[in-house]
Amino acid sequence: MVGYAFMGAAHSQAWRTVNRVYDLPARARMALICGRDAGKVADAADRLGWEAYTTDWRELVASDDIDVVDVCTPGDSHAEIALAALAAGKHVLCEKPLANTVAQARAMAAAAATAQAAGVRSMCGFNYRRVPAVAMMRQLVADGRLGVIRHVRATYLQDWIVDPQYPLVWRLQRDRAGSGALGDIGAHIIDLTQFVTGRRITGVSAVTETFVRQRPLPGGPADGGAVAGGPPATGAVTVDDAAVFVARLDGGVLATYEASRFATGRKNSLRVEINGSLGTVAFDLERLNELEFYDATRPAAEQGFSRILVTEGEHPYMSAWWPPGHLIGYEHSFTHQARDFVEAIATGVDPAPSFADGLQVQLVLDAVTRSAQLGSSWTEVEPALATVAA
Ligand code: SOE
Repeated sequence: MVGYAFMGAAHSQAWRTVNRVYDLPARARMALICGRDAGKVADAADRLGWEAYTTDWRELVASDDIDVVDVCTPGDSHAEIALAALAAGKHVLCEKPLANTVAQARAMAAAAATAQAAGVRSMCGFNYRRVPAVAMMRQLVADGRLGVIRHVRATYLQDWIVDPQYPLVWRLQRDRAGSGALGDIGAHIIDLTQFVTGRRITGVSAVTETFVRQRPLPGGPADGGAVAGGPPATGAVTVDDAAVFVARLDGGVLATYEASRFATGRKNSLRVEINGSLGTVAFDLERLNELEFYDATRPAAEQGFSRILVTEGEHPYMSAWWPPGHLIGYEHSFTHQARDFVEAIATGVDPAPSFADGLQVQLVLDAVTRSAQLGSSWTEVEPALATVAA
């Protein structure tokens, strides 16, 4: 694994538990973790359960003893690490968004397609696909229970940078993160809604905003931060704080999306609702064991939203966990992701979301950015598969 911060910890938890929960044809061994700071990565290895650590990711890629590379770094290093790992024949799991630019994502999708021919697997880490209620939502749509899909309504809201004194961390810098709320959390709802509906976003009209444009630099003087007693050193925020867009999905679906880090009080609120001719499903991450379902085919007198508790053994991923009614949480989506990746590698199938799916999301992010720059002008999104083949 490369990276040991928030996502590194979440993925480590998944690698630690996956073989204890699921009976899989292969075993994950947590061999080597990499980070640039020797002291911090040594501590992370110990805390998160890795056998060894290194400060050079090339060691992971070069090691004969390693089969899988898990990329949990900021977006500016995804392409370089993933491309090197695929070229070395390692299976690659890469965090979302796949890359910082369409060009990088295109190169990664092309390399993944080449590696695939040699049996090397790759997957982009859109973990919310693996929340059982979300997987169940997709099943309902695929089974035709919603009829013809007309609307998608998706929001992903956070509030961790509402305070203008919050420091200029890497997620607020375009060269490190690619974009702001759009790529960090908007990417999730773009992927999730395309996954659930099986439809692709074909065009967008967007607005984006950076509400606080200067922020204190993180750390003290040694990091370029404030000198004691002096005025705080600040730097420019170079990403969006919020992005709002309308979209069309193929098959005549109209959609709205909102991603913001300025939704005061909303800590990590992801909500999706899908309306079809025969019914509606709605998901709220703060109640992730549940799904709201309105079945318009029921007799009029019995109609109404029902709450499905997605904890039955019949529900996706749930049979390996606890008896019905015993709830799971955020971290389990990463365990499910690890399960699907290990199983795909061991049985020789291609896991989803692929790097081509990651490129598809990247093309939407890029279209949103361009639309916003052009005063919300309608912007088409090209299909990823055509561009990979091209
Ligand atoms: C931070 O905004 C973040 O951790 C995202 O990077 C994750 O992808 C999302 O799941 C939660 O919020």
